[in-house]
Amino acid sequence: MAGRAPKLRRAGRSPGSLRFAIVAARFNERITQRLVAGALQALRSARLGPDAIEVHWVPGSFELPQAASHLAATGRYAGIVCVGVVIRGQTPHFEYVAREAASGIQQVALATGVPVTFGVITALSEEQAWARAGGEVGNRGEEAAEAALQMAEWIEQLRNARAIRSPARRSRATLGASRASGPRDSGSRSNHPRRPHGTR
Ligand code: DLZ
Repeated sequence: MAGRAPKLRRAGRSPGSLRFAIVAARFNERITQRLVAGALQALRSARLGPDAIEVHWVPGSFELPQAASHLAATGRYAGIVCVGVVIRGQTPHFEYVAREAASGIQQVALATGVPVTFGVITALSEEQAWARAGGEVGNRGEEAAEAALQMAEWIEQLRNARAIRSPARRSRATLGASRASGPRDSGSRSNHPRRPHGTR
Protein backbone atom coordinates (compact mmCIF):
# COMPACT_ATOMS: atom_id res chain seq x y z
CA MET A 1 0.00 0.00 0.00
CA ALA A 2 1.46 3.33 -1.02
CA GLY A 3 0.82 6.19 1.34
CA ARG A 4 1.76 9.77 1.73
CA ALA A 5 3.01 10.92 5.09
CA PRO A 6 0.64 13.37 6.75
CA LYS A 7 1.73 16.99 6.68
CA LEU A 8 3.41 17.40 10.01
CA ARG A 9 2.55 20.21 12.38
CA ARG A 10 5.44 21.89 14.11
CA ALA A 11 5.44 24.93 16.36
CA GLY A 12 6.64 26.91 13.35
CA ARG A 13 9.61 28.54 14.95
CA SER A 14 13.21 28.08 13.88
CA PRO A 15 15.04 25.14 15.48
CA GLY A 16 17.69 27.81 16.17
CA SER A 17 20.92 26.24 17.33
CA LEU A 18 19.96 22.64 16.55
CA ARG A 19 22.16 20.57 14.26
CA PHE A 20 21.01 17.70 12.01
CA ALA A 21 22.79 14.99 10.03
CA ILE A 22 21.63 13.14 6.95
CA VAL A 23 23.16 9.69 6.43
CA ALA A 24 22.79 8.47 2.85
CA ALA A 25 23.47 5.05 1.31
CA ARG A 26 25.32 5.06 -2.03
CA PHE A 27 23.68 1.89 -3.33
CA ASN A 28 21.16 3.00 -5.98
CA GLU A 29 22.81 6.39 -5.64
CA ARG A 30 20.89 8.25 -8.36
CA ILE A 31 17.65 7.64 -6.48
CA THR A 32 19.20 8.26 -3.08
CA GLN A 33 20.38 11.67 -4.33
CA ARG A 34 16.72 12.62 -4.70
CA LEU A 35 16.05 11.55 -1.11
CA VAL A 36 18.97 13.65 0.09
CA ALA A 37 17.63 16.62 -1.88
CA GLY A 38 14.19 16.14 -0.30
CA ALA A 39 15.68 15.93 3.19
CA LEU A 40 17.82 19.03 2.64
CA GLN A 41 14.81 20.94 1.39
CA ALA A 42 12.79 20.05 4.50
CA LEU A 43 15.61 21.00 6.87
CA ARG A 44 16.33 24.26 5.06
CA SER A 45 12.69 25.24 5.03
CA ALA A 46 12.79 24.88 8.82
CA ARG A 47 15.30 27.74 8.61
CA LEU A 48 18.33 25.69 9.55
CA GLY A 49 21.51 27.30 8.26
CA PRO A 50 24.00 25.44 6.03
CA ASP A 51 26.37 24.94 8.98
CA ALA A 52 23.63 23.16 10.90
CA ILE A 53 23.19 20.38 8.33
CA GLU A 54 25.74 17.68 7.46
CA VAL A 55 25.48 14.93 4.84
CA HIS A 56 27.40 11.68 5.40
CA TRP A 57 27.60 8.90 2.79
CA VAL A 58 27.92 5.18 3.53
CA PRO A 59 28.23 2.24 1.09
CA GLY A 60 24.74 0.77 1.46
CA SER A 61 21.62 0.81 3.61
CA PHE A 62 23.04 -1.98 5.77
CA GLU A 63 25.65 0.51 7.03
CA LEU A 64 23.14 3.24 7.90
CA PRO A 65 22.60 2.16 11.54
CA GLN A 66 26.31 1.97 12.28
CA ALA A 67 26.96 5.43 10.90
CA ALA A 68 23.93 6.81 12.73
CA SER A 69 25.17 5.21 15.93
CA HIS A 70 28.59 6.91 15.65
CA LEU A 71 26.98 10.25 14.87
CA ALA A 72 24.47 9.97 17.73
CA ALA A 73 27.27 9.08 20.16
CA THR A 74 28.94 12.44 19.52
CA GLY A 75 25.98 14.19 21.18
CA ARG A 76 26.15 16.89 18.49
CA TYR A 77 22.90 16.20 16.65
CA ALA A 78 19.30 16.96 17.49
CA GLY A 79 18.23 14.54 14.78
CA ILE A 80 19.65 12.12 12.24
CA VAL A 81 17.89 11.34 8.98
CA CYS A 82 18.77 8.02 7.32
CA VAL A 83 18.05 7.66 3.61
CA GLY A 84 18.61 4.74 1.27
CA VAL A 85 17.01 2.71 -1.49
CA VAL A 86 16.57 -1.05 -1.24
CA ILE A 87 15.21 -2.70 -4.38
CA ARG A 88 14.25 -6.35 -4.62
CA GLY A 89 16.72 -8.43 -6.60
CA GLN A 90 16.90 -12.09 -7.58
CA THR A 91 17.75 -13.31 -4.07
CA PRO A 92 16.47 -12.70 -0.52
CA HIS A 93 19.50 -10.48 0.10
CA PHE A 94 17.40 -7.34 -0.17
CA GLU A 95 15.18 -8.55 2.66
CA TYR A 96 18.15 -8.82 5.01
CA VAL A 97 19.40 -5.39 4.04
CA ALA A 98 15.95 -3.79 4.45
CA ARG A 99 15.19 -5.54 7.74
CA GLU A 100 18.56 -4.79 9.33
CA ALA A 101 18.45 -1.18 8.21
CA ALA A 102 14.99 -0.69 9.72
CA SER A 103 15.63 -2.44 13.00
CA GLY A 104 19.16 -1.04 13.35
CA ILE A 105 17.93 2.52 12.87
CA GLN A 106 15.22 2.00 15.46
CA GLN A 107 17.73 0.50 17.89
CA VAL A 108 20.02 3.52 17.57
CA ALA A 109 17.13 5.88 18.22
CA LEU A 110 16.00 3.96 21.30
CA ALA A 111 19.49 3.40 22.69
CA THR A 112 20.67 7.00 22.32
CA GLY A 113 17.47 9.03 22.65
CA VAL A 114 18.43 10.94 19.51
CA PRO A 115 15.65 10.91 16.89
CA VAL A 116 16.98 8.76 14.05
CA THR A 117 14.40 8.60 11.30
CA PHE A 118 13.77 6.11 8.54
CA GLY A 119 13.90 7.48 5.02
CA VAL A 120 14.73 4.18 3.38
CA ILE A 121 12.66 3.15 0.39
CA THR A 122 12.01 -0.56 0.07
CA ALA A 123 10.63 -1.24 -3.38
CA LEU A 124 9.89 -4.13 -5.68
CA SER A 125 11.16 -2.24 -8.73
CA GLU A 126 13.13 0.86 -9.69
CA GLU A 127 9.92 2.41 -10.88
CA GLN A 128 8.38 2.07 -7.42
CA ALA A 129 11.50 3.54 -5.89
CA TRP A 130 11.48 6.63 -8.18
CA ALA A 131 7.83 7.19 -7.31
CA ARG A 132 8.85 7.48 -3.64
CA ALA A 133 11.86 9.68 -4.31
CA GLY A 134 10.05 12.80 -5.39
CA GLY A 135 7.56 11.14 -7.75
CA GLU A 136 3.84 10.67 -7.38
CA VAL A 137 4.08 8.93 -4.00
CA GLY A 138 6.10 11.69 -2.34
CA ASN A 139 9.68 11.88 -1.14
CA ARG A 140 10.63 9.57 1.73
CA GLY A 141 13.75 11.64 2.44
CA GLU A 142 11.74 14.80 2.91
CA GLU A 143 9.23 12.97 5.12
CA ALA A 144 12.00 11.48 7.28
CA ALA A 145 13.57 14.93 7.72
CA GLU A 146 10.19 16.36 8.73
CA ALA A 147 9.81 13.57 11.28
CA ALA A 148 13.29 14.26 12.69
CA LEU A 149 12.48 17.98 13.01
CA GLN A 150 9.22 17.26 14.76
CA MET A 151 10.78 14.77 17.18
CA ALA A 152 13.72 17.09 17.95
CA GLU A 153 11.36 19.93 18.70
CA TRP A 154 9.18 17.73 20.89
CA ILE A 155 12.21 16.50 22.86
CA GLU A 156 13.41 20.07 23.32
CA GLN A 157 10.01 21.11 24.65
CA LEU A 158 10.00 18.18 27.03
CA ARG A 159 13.45 19.12 28.33
CA ASN A 160 12.46 22.75 28.77
CA ALA A 161 9.31 21.77 30.66
CA ARG A 162 11.37 19.50 32.91
CA ALA A 163 13.94 22.25 33.54
CA ILE A 164 11.17 24.64 34.60
CA ARG A 165 9.64 22.08 36.95
CA SER A 166 12.86 20.68 38.35
CA PRO A 167 13.80 23.39 40.96
CA ALA A 168 10.76 22.58 43.10
CA ARG A 169 11.23 18.85 42.62
CA ARG A 170 14.90 19.10 43.49
CA SER A 171 14.27 21.04 46.67
CA ARG A 172 11.69 18.45 47.80
CA ALA A 173 14.07 15.61 46.93
CA THR A 174 16.98 17.27 48.73
CA LEU A 175 14.83 17.87 51.80
CA GLY A 176 13.80 14.21 51.88
CA ALA A 177 17.32 12.96 51.25
CA SER A 178 18.92 15.18 53.87
CA ARG A 179 16.36 14.04 56.43
CA ALA A 180 17.27 10.43 55.71
CA SER A 181 21.03 10.42 55.20
CA GLY A 182 22.44 13.85 54.48
CA PRO A 183 22.89 15.61 51.13
CA ARG A 184 23.60 13.74 47.87
CA ASP A 185 23.48 14.44 44.18
CA SER A 186 20.10 13.12 43.06
CA GLY A 187 20.68 14.53 39.54
CA SER A 188 23.51 12.10 38.83
CA ARG A 189 21.05 9.21 38.72
CA SER A 190 19.29 10.43 35.60
CA ASN A 191 19.46 8.16 32.56
CA HIS A 192 19.21 11.12 30.22
CA PRO A 193 22.01 13.39 29.08
CA ARG A 194 21.92 16.76 30.82
CA ARG A 195 23.16 18.72 27.82
CA PRO A 196 20.63 18.81 25.01
CA HIS A 197 21.70 16.95 21.90
CA GLY A 198 22.55 18.96 18.86
CA THR A 199 23.20 22.29 20.52
CA ARG A 200 26.07 24.17 19.05
C1 DLZ B 1 24.46 -5.90 -1.28
C2 DLZ B 1 23.29 -4.98 -1.39
C3 DLZ B 1 22.17 -5.37 -2.16
C4 DLZ B 1 22.08 -6.70 -2.84
N1 DLZ B 1 21.14 -4.55 -2.34
C5 DLZ B 1 21.16 -3.34 -1.75
C6 DLZ B 1 20.09 -2.44 -1.93
O1 DLZ B 1 19.11 -2.69 -2.64
N2 DLZ B 1 20.16 -1.24 -1.30
C7 DLZ B 1 21.21 -0.87 -0.52
O2 DLZ B 1 21.20 0.24 0.03
N3 DLZ B 1 22.25 -1.70 -0.34
C8 DLZ B 1 22.26 -2.90 -0.94
N4 DLZ B 1 23.33 -3.75 -0.79
C9 DLZ B 1 24.51 -3.27 -0.07
C10 DLZ B 1 24.42 -3.45 1.45
O3 DLZ B 1 23.61 -2.44 2.00
C11 DLZ B 1 25.81 -3.35 2.11
O4 DLZ B 1 26.42 -2.16 1.71
C12 DLZ B 1 26.70 -4.50 1.74
O5 DLZ B 1 26.09 -5.73 1.99
C13 DLZ B 1 28.03 -4.44 2.53
O6 DLZ B 1 27.79 -4.57 3.91
